[in-house]
Amino acid sequence: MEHEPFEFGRRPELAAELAELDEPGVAGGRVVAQHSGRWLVNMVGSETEPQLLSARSRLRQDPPTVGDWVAVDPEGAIVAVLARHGVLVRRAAGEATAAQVLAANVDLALIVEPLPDPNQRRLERLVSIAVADSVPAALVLTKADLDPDGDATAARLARQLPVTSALAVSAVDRTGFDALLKLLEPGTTAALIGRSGAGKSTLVNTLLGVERQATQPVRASDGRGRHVTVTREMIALPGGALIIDTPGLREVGLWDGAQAVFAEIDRLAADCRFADCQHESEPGCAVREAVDPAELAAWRKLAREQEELADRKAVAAERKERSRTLSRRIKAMKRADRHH
Ligand SMILES: Nc1nc2c(ncn2[C@@H]2O[C@H](COP(=O)(O)OP(=O)(O)OP(=O)(O)O)[C@@H](O)[C@H]2O)c(=O)[nH]1
Ligand SMILES: [Mg+2]
Ligand SMILES: [Zn+2]
Repeated sequence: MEHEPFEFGRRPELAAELAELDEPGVAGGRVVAQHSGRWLVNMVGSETEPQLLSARSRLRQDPPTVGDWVAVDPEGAIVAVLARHGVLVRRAAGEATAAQVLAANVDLALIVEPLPDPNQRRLERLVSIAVADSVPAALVLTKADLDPDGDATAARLARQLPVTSALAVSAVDRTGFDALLKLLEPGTTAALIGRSGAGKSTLVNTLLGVERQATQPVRASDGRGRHVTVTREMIALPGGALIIDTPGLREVGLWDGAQAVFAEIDRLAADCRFADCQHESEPGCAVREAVDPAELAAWRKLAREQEELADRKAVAAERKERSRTLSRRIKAMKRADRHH
């Protein structure tokens, strides 16, 4: 640890956190990848390569994820996941009412979208994933070599989204990488999110200076990516930052509020005549005139999605409570049996 103080990212209170667990002999580590029910963990204070470890069954409900700080017992099993600071969560793909934690302990979300035609609707969703847990988000528009107006587009989008910065980069001519490196201070954990083919893995390779991550051209027919990256993985950069490469998101289902992204609509809505104004055809609406109709439509779609999700969360919580009561009853019955 001494020679490379930021090899794992920042966790200044690690020793105290481990001591508080009341699990004798545990060591700290950080999850760098996940492979079918096992986790690749970089152990703090150990010279060894990352270890592929299993986790205690009680962690099944809320398993470790990439970026997690974990406690490992002397037998080499993960016994606890330490408190997460800054998670990227999305609704799991499909109909399930489940959250998928994409990455934990993220200091900076790099929202990746390619030039020349960055999709603002997708960006709103991607940025929402970050701001939902107050993770600072920076917009990274890739493939700037394909668009002479990349910087202007980045500046325009930065005014419309709650991002801390926005830049246009090119892996082909290395435009923008100096600015990107400034965001990646030593000890920072950054995570890339964006659609397949956006250039996330290419960005990692360019930062590393080696072709570590596999990349593939987008399909010529429709410009879509080929879902080349299939696992999430945390990679140490030469400058002392860590970067999490992720598979392209097919569906950006939101798990938590998108309100921050549409702060402007909320602010204007305070002047609508009706408190529950939907900004459709209500008289005295302060939003309809002031906001781009496409943006308003995006807001409406997200609001509806969030409502549906809230319903489904409520149903799922009820179902869980019912099954918990049932299993408590079964346990009590078994106990009673033993006593006879
Ligand atoms: N012209 C140009 N092409 C780029 C740039 N960055 C990436 N590409 C190309 O875009 C394609 C997709 O890049 P990847 O890095 O594989 O994209 P990804 O986001 O990792 O995709 P998934 O792993 O499928 O999610 C590749 O052919 C890259 O060479 C760039 O700056 N300029
Ligand atoms: Mg990739
Ligand atoms: Zn209104």
